[in-house]
Amino acid sequence: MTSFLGRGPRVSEEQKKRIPPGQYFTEKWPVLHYGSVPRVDLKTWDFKVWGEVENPSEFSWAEFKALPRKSLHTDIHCVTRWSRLDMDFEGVAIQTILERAGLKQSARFVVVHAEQGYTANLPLSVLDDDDVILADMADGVPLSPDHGYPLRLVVPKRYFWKSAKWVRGLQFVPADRPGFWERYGYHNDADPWKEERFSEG
Ligand SMILES: Nc1nc2c(c(=O)[nH]1)N[C@H]1C(S)=C(S)[C@@H](COP(=O)(O)O)O[C@H]1N2
Ligand SMILES: [Mo]
Repeated sequence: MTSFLGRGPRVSEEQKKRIPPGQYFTEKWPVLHYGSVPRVDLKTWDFKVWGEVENPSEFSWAEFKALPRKSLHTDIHCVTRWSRLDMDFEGVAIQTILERAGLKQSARFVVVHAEQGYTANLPLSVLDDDDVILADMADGVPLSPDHGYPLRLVVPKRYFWKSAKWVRGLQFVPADRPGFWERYGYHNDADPWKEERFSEG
């Protein structure tokens, strides 16, 4: 008889420590979103930064691609309980955008805007972390349409619904505003290590 041992995904002891409570390891990258996959034309695509900033701006795709690049090796955790470890993203560090925007003192939260009206909210203190990037590549290839082509946010320290796919802009605001899933009862803070999955009441 062949043993089934060793047939499942192999997770090292070191990797196990990186899987938050209540999550399981997945080798494949699941696709998850509300609605349909938007068709995006790079000729008309833009990325807007507005709200509590000194320099509201709009990047064309060419302008965005000309920004300094950053690579990120990280793990991602979806609230539906899958975690994918050791992913490689590439794109633009959020700090590059924040520096150019020139945040006002009043900018305390961000509303992340994506195609079809999807939004996600984050405090500025969570957005402005050294592992937050606007990614146009994952695991060495451009994002597929399913995973957010041409651009998505990646916020590894929060459940993955905060990582908007098909992202089109950042709006800086003085007070917090719940995003799409947050309005449907998902936890506002979404820290996987604290299992902040759903909000109470
Ligand atoms: N625009 C948009 N971004 C989104 C979503 C969505 O419905 N629309 N779903 C979120 C959720 S719940 C998850 S788990 C991740 C899934 O990303 P993936 O399909 O690349 O794994 O995208 C997030 N970003
Ligand atoms: Mo998710």
